[in-house]
Amino acid sequence: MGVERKEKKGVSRRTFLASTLAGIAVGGVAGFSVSKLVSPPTPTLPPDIQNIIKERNLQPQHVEAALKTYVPGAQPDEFLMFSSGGHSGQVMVIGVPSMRIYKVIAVFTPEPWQGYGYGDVKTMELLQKASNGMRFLTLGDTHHPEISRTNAEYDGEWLFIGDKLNARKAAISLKDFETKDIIKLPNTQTQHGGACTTPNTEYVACGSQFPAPWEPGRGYKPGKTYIKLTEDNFREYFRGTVTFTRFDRARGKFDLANSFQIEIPPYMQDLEIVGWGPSDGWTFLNSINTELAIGGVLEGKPPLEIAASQKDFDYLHIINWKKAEQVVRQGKAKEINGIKVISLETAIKEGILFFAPEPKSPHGCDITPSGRYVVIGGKLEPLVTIYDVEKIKRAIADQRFQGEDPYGVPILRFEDVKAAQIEVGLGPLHDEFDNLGHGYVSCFISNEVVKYSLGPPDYTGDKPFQVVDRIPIHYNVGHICTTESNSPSPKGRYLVALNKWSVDRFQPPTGPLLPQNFQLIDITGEKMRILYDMPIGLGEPHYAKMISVNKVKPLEVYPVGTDPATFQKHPKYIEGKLGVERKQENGKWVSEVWMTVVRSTITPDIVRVKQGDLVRLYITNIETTKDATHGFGVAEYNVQASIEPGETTTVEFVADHPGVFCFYCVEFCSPLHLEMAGWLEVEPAE
Ligand code: CUK
Ligand code: CUA
Repeated sequence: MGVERKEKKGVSRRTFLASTLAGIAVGGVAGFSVSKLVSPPTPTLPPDIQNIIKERNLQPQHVEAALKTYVPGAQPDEFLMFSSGGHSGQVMVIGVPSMRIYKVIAVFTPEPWQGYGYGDVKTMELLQKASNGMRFLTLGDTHHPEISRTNAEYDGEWLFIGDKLNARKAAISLKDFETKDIIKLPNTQTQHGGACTTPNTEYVACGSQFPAPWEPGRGYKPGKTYIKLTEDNFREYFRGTVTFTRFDRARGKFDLANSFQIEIPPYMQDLEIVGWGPSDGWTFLNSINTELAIGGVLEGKPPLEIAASQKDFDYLHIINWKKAEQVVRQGKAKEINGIKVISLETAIKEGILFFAPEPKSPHGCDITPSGRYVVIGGKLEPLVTIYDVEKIKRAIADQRFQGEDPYGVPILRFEDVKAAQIEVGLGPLHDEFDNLGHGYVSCFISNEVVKYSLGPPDYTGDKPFQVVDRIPIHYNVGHICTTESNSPSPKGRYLVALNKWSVDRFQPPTGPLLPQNFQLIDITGEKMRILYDMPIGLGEPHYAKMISVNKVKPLEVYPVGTDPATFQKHPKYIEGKLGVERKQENGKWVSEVWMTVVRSTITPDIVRVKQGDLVRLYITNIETTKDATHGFGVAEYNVQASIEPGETTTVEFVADHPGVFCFYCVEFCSPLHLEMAGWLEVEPAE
């Protein structure tokens, strides 16, 4: 967009590029001509360009890809992609089509550049709160990002991400790209249903992955609940959950008091999606291990992967969340560990939970733009299975079931709810959609992305539910990501394949631990074309969400004197009192220090405290200039804050080591940045 918008009248840049490309395609690269193609007359490239192409040994498709992805400085990318950072615990912000990383947002792991987890009180509190009853965690495994929605469309205000390893969920403001809240899901050990919002972000929903030991009526408490692991106990006393966490946009906080949870059988629930349009009020999750295997290779049992892959069908979970909300209002849920829980029994009795067969050990659960179809990747079947939400609703209304699972959950008939099955490729995982009624599925085993047509109303052509194109991927593609997919209005244009292996794609290799590979694919034409290979040297990304850049409107600077954690006035700063105040709080000595930072002075630059004091710094950056960030690092104290223009940051640490320690600004901010320093004197205790 950026490139085209700036075109001059007359010979547009686009026309120039088009004729240039035509020249390459028809006339061939320098020294290599396809002489049979004579008409039309071919414009030739300037000799210096031809020389570059020749010297760098490029092919015409490389030149085309370069022209389609290059974004000059100061010009905008078309899309922003928010990618999970996998077990780095963070989120990456990437521009598309340039494929440049703009930022890594600290979420579940301390990150010094953002002053996240190194003394900055609000970030320490987040990590502390996120550990809620567990040991102090500095590790997360982020999988599925989600963007806040208004009328089911992404509105670019909030970003949510789940931590699979510890069943936590984070909310990130896209006003300042900072994490504002993290919660641990009650009664849940691990999660995988990602973070999916209801159409107006009333709730962020999330299913568990591995069931947790669960005491009847008392649920699961980390580090407390113990139930001996046996096959019988697993069936009887382990449970999964689906949690609808209320999100308070104004406060930027999750609100557990107004959230609810549904107890579900101990299958391994997998991906989840919340619907809109015809599927509004419903959420869908797939599952694996309906065999209820627990492994035990050294106890004479088959390994989990074998035992959990016996059945030809697992269960698509179909949940009426609006009915669940009503049932909670009617007082039929019981509070367990801080959240209202609808028991499995109640969920069945009240018509909240249903199953439909899905083949086989599936993965991926996505909804087409119309909201009409739910699409599941077969994983161990070469099929994409497409369910019709209208048929699901009708079958439920008519009470047409084939039977029940061992827990009494009614199972719909596959033939009653299926819209189509499409044979796509081997190991189909995740589906995404474009604006023209096509689905795209990642095939992990056959290393390809396969494009297919949907049915009406998404696709109204005469060849519904058919494969229309395929492209090889390098290699082992997990998720794919198209622009604003899993919403009513995808934008088409690009698809990014989030590949697990890169093998030989990046030369020279960087050791046995190789980067993952994001492949940017042009989906505008009839044939998909690879434009770019992007190494990801930071964790293993799973899913990503991509939205138009103009939907995100971040702040440039904080208004001076506000507290960015809440965007409230910071009352103590307004007093404008600089210096050290030593006082007692609950019998402990606290040295409070009111500080400002501005190019190139830290005031005060000498801070004297006594050994054992809790030092609390209120540091206000009084800059109003964009990008004039100052850092604050204290030598040998593991303290580091990042104070953005206008921001007041509170930093706390215990002055347990006596001595004189330098502190300085860690961002090279001005010619006198090296002089932007001072001293912390910690007077030894007698
Ligand atoms: S999962 Cu990773 S490739 Cu967590 Cu969405 Cu499928
Ligand atoms: Cu402020 Cu360097």
